[in-house]
This record gives sequence, C-alpha cells and structure tokens, in this order.
Amino acid sequence: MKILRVDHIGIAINNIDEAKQLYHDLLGLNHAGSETVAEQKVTTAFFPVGDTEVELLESTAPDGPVAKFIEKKGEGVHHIAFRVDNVEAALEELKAKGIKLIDEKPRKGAGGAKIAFLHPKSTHGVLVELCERE
Ligand code: CMX
Repeated sequence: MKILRVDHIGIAINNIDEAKQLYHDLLGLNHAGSETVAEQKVTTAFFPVGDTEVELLESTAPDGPVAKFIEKKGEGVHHIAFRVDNVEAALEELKAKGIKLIDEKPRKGAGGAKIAFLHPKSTHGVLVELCERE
C-alpha cells in the first residue's frame, strides 16, 4: 500500500456558513464546492490548500455522527484522510497487519471518492480515512 498524500482534513463544525467567514473571508481560501452525503448525515464544504484540502463537516441531523462528535468533544479536527491508490487492497493489507477497521469495504464519500475508515482504537485516537479518487 502507498499513501500518496493527505487528501483532506475533516473539521467538525456547527454551522458551515459561519465557518466560511474564517476559511474564505479571513484566511482567503477558495470554496471549491459543497455536497451533502445523506447516508452519512453530513454536509461538506471543501477548501483546497496546496495539494490537499480542508473539508468542513456540518451534521444534517441531531443524531448524525458529526453532531455526536461535537456533543462529546466540541468543534474541531474530526478525521484525517490519506489518499491511496487502491482502498480495497489497503484495507486488506492493514487488516492482515492487525489494524481494526470500521469499514471492511469502501463506501461512497464526497466527490464520488471511495472511502473507508480505520478504527481510532488502532490509530492512537485519530479517525483515519483512506480515500481513493479517479
Ligand atoms: N475521532 C475519534 N474517535 C472517533 C471519531 C472521531 N472523529 N468518530 C468516532 N470515534 C470513535 C467512537 O467514540 C467509538 O469509540 P468506542 O468504540 O471506544 O466507543 C468508535 O470510534 C466507533 O465509533 P461509532 O460512532 O460507534 O461507530 P460507527 O461505525 O457508528 O461510525 C464513523 C464510525 C467514523 C463512520 C462515524 O462516527 C463518522 O464519523 N461518520 C461520518 C463520516 C464522515 O465524516 N463523512 C464525511 C464525508 C466523507 C468524505 O470525507 O468524503
């Protein structure tokens, strides 16, 4: 398996429109687009930075995972996503090496990416996403 880059850093936010004031108006980043991933009860907004991106995450429902994360820990860094060339192969390899997986198979993330999460218990408390894009 080869990690190609940090694809994005996901940040849990109460209100994306308010957070845009920081990321766009103050930091001067370009808002490249937003997308709701209904299945994961989250709306995303992407801000490219060099060859990676900041992904703001706002829950679409009070019982969504991002809402629950904010309830427990407050707003802040939610996950780090590593771009890999082949998510299925990476999951297989990491599982064989004893890493606990949240997703045994990839699911669909924002922008049509294939994504899968590793269990934070195996990654020193950080939610790690593997991400493959065309
Ligand atoms: N950081 C650290 N730990 C986290 C975490 C986070 N962001 N999210 C969950 N955990 C922990 C939980 O506390 C739990 O720990 P325990 O087992 O000790 O209780 C464990 O990880 C499993 O969490 P869970 O909520 O019980 O498990 P689920 O399978 O229901 O959901 C997950 C896991 C990560 C998929 C879900 O919590 C989540 O965050 N979903 C949203 C995914 C997302 O951000 N999608 C955005 C679009 C995708 C894209 O980036 O393109």
